[in-house]
Amino acid sequence: MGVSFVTEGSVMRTLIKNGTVVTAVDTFAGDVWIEGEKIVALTAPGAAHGMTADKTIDATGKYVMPGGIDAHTHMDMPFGGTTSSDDFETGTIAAAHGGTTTLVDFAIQTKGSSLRQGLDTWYGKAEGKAAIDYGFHMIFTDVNPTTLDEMSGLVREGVTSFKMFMAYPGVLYVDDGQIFRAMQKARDLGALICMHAENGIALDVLIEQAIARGETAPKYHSLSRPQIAEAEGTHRALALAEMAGAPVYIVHLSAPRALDKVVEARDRGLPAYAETCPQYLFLSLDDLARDGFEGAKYVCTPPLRPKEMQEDIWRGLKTNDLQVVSTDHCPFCFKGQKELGRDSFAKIPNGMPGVETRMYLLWDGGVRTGRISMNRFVEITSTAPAKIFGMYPRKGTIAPGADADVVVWDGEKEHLLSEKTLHMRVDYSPYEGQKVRGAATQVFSRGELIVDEGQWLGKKGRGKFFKRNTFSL
Ligand code: DUC
Ligand code: ZN
Ligand code: ZN
Repeated sequence: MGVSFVTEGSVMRTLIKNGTVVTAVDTFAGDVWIEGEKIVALTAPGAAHGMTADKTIDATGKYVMPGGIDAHTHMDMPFGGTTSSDDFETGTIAAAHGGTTTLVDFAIQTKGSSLRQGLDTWYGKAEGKAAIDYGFHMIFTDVNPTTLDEMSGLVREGVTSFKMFMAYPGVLYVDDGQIFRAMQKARDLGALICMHAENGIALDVLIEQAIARGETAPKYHSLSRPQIAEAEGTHRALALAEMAGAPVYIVHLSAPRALDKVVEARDRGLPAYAETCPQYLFLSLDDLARDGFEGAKYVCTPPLRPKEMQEDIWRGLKTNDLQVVSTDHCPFCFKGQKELGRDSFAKIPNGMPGVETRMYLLWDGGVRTGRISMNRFVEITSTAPAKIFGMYPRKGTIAPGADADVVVWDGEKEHLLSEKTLHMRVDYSPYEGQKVRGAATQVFSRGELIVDEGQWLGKKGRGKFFKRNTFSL
């Protein structure tokens, strides 16, 4: 590759040499040159073209990949009578250890106040704390003429996606008319609607009936939220989006019958997108049914499904009917938080930790088992979310001009997943005691080495808000 360089005297230049560069489409031996915050060149191994480096990382035997993008996290989120246990400091540091260099978190509009107030609250939570770059989706809890008018300002500010809930009546739920109006507006603005697609109204009836029968243990969280409720919500979200002429992104898809709806829409050429999360690939109803109150650790929504459903979700990832794996990271400690639901699953705060383990699990259980290629791994963890959420090509690839968010990945390194070895601020790991292979040995965020061989070198507050572009796929 022919390259020319302008050396800017004081800008730090880093060389990551002798690694195998993996992007969503290519795998090649190459040296990656970083200047300041940017990747400036890729050269053949050893072909320095007259350049010298201030710092060199030897990536022999390792992979050099774009930093992960987790497009679905809930840091410091009030929910279920408590607040998710990671804030933007602890959550982003944990993310970085696991090879993730950008988050898109969910800001929430409080009913009765403006989107602006909700978004400002989330800026306040992240500023001075986030250690990696972040963006925000905006959660609508109240779609009305005033909040619809506010959407354009948020889009100009780089908050280009909006989430609504068909679940959680009385809390986050919005009705079909509200969803449809927001979709029409999103279409006009080039924004993307993200949907929590479960029929929450019907589910509340099933939950009430389960409790009346004395079915209060954690496993009834799943048994009272059948996959048909998710399939129905998914179908309705897709139909409303089609009527509005808007793109739609189904969050945390967990169920084969919901996936069927996405497949059908995509096969008809609709701009329908969907993500799943590691918990739906690696955990199941068996975990929710663990002895005693252990199952509470596995309460998230949509719920964990019977184990035999996992293969269908893997198939969706292989066929690109599912484009993204994010985490829905929403941790609650077992002691003092999950315990709120000792007498009823309906009071267990919904959510699990995951921001740090996503890449480990997908590498170990996806790439190493041959279910997905390395390129597909990069695509579903980084490139696709960057493209769908308006961050590409600054984020999501290894290319000259991109932000130097780079992970040097040891595909063989074995480590233990445990509350003791992981960095998330939560008192358990859903994967406690499991050994996985694959780990980030060096993590760069905008050119700065923030994790080196497990050692944290970054600083809280160094992460910057990412002003995302409108939807363009
Ligand atoms: N699901 C969860 O498990 N936690 C946060 C919100 C959600 O939809
Ligand atoms: Zn959700
Ligand atoms: Zn969520």
